[in-house]
Amino acid sequence: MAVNYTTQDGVAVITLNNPPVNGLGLSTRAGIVEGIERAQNDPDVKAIVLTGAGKAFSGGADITEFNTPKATQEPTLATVIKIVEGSAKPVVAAIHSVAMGGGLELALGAHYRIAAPGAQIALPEVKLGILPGAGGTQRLPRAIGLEAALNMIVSGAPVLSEKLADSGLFDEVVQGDLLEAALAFARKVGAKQGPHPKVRDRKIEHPNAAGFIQFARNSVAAIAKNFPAPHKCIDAVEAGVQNGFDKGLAFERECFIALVQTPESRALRHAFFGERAASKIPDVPADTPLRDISRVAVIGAGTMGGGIAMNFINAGIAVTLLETKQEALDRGLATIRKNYEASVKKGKLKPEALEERMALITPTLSYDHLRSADLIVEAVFEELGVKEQVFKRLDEVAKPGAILASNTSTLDVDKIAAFTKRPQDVVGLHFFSPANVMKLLEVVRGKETAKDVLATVMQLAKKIRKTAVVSGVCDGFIGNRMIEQYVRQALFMLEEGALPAQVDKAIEKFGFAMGPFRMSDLAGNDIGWAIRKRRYQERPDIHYSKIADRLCEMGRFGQKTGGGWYDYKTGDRTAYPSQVVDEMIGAFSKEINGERRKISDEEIVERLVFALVNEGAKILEEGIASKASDIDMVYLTGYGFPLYRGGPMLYADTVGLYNVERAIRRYAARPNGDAWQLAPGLAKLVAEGHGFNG
Ligand code: 3H9
Repeated sequence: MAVNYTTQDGVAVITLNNPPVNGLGLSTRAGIVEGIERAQNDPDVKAIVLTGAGKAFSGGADITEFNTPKATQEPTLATVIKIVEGSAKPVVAAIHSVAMGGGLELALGAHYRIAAPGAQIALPEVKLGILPGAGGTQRLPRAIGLEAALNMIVSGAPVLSEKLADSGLFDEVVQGDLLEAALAFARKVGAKQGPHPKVRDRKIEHPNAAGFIQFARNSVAAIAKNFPAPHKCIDAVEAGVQNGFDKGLAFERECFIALVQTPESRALRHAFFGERAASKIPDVPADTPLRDISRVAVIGAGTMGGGIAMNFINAGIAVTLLETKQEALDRGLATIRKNYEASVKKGKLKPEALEERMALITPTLSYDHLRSADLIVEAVFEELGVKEQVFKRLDEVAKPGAILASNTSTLDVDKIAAFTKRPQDVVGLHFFSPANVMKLLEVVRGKETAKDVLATVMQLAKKIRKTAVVSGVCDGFIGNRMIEQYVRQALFMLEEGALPAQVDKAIEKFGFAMGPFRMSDLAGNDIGWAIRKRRYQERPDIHYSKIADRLCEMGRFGQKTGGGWYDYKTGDRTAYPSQVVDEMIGAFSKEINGERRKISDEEIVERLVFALVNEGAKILEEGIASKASDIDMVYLTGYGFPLYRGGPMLYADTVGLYNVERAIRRYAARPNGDAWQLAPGLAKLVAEGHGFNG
């Protein structure tokens, strides 16, 4: 049963019971209506308490039902709320833990609301690319005032119930037993003569509503550039202010129906579920016992090691930081301190927290001090020989059961594991730079990595607020293996006729935070050069453009050398198109092709994005990623792929895999077409009429 019904001394208690968060799916909605009717028909019942079992009052509409027949099947949430509001017997919503979206809208339809402190109250629909669609844009401003309501609606951010105690939303915020308090309140109001108060009948009072609405519009302008929902939220609130409750409600409904079908909403919902799905590993059961991680050690206090250490410190986990030389250790500590000082300056960290965090670090030069660590993360030089020394040493000192992690971004985790006598305890933890900022964590599963090690690091990732995605062992793992194909295409296009600024502009217009050439100038062109040199040896069969080598031979390593694909001025990160580079590109094309052709922006975007998609399909086929949404999460959180497009694999589904396949075949028949080996898995999905996401 999604809803339970009991009576206690003249009060009916309707309890939502639809784990995990009492989502308001069809059966829950029907159950509420049934309960309200039963209560109306029972002469002994004088009042009704509406509450939620488990860890929420309600997390809102069941998002999995969106765009399915169940979403619009009666009783819809709007109907349920109308019935609750129309109940002749007073309905008291008893709210604990979470009242979000449709859950809060349902509570706003009740005649009275009682809350426990600490409950998260929100209308987070905007984060899913929609707007509150069951009266939230109309009732919340009537409950707590225009300004506070609009802030909540356009931000989607939760507010704690105690902070709303005097807002007009709650009749009481009570300590102690919530149900007991709600029952007592219900008995009191049940004894009163109706009609009972309805939020819809309240007035929205504001001295300058039009002015505030305009202010709200201006403040969402930046984020609303690529998302239609924030402006629609404001439009719906405005409609209620100007035309009254019923017209506002009808307009809100119209907007909801339109927004739920937009690609932006689909992308945001995909990301919502993708994030949660990423933490689940198909063959690692949810109840796998976890290893206790209370002390972490990080080897290497450079940029990466320092950033990694900060993640744990920020989560209150003590870190032993190991370096080989005192000087390097001091430098590393000073950088960490500087980062925290910057946060204090920006007001993001309380001054007293700085020393507390620094105190969690134990610096050391001795491996002996790693004996008590439950997890040791190595962030030393990226060379197998160096990793070998470190892991052999770790094998000697680490306590039994300690997790030994490598932050390698390119090396074979299985080989690293084989340096120890405990390969089951070894895992890759690939942090992205700057490690204390970037959300993504690729968890690299070696062939012997134990399931409880995986379960433990996935749990730990949540604690340090990372989006962890599991990758199998392969060159570059999920993210870098795909980006290599993207960069390959970018370089081929230079050879064929494009210039760096054109490629960057086209893909930035598509929504990437930074195009491949600006990115490479930032990261250092010498990094890719070193990788290519290795590849030329290891994989002479793969055809790479040599144009970037030419750039490196000119000493143009990027921002750090004052020039790369672009020119830079001292103290200015602006990328200025470079005449010498453009001339070099022109000359290079002539040398190898004899001519250059005009390349359209559309071709640039297709070749870059479909290169990701094609490699992503291979990664799926090989089982390196277990689901398409994992790949999307890697790209959304680690590579600046536009959120409103939902990641490369969802984008491919939106374009249609049939069209993607046709484009790939077309490019494969052109010069440099050998870089396009169509993924058999992609062709198979097209033949079956499926997408990556079903
Ligand atoms: C809405 O209400 C529209 C209306 O205005 C109009 C309608 C007409 N539906 O996050 P967790 C699942 S739109 C379906 O790990 P936590 C989630 O996928 C809705 N499923 O837990 C996960 O499943 P699994 C507006 C949902 O304790 C499990 O619950 N509401 C929903 O860290 C646990 O989730 C929102 O946007 C849902 N609504 O956080 C609220 N919510 O275990 C979105 C959760 O299989 N939800 N699930 O992976 C949240 O923000 C958090 O989940 C919440 C709990 C704070 C509730």
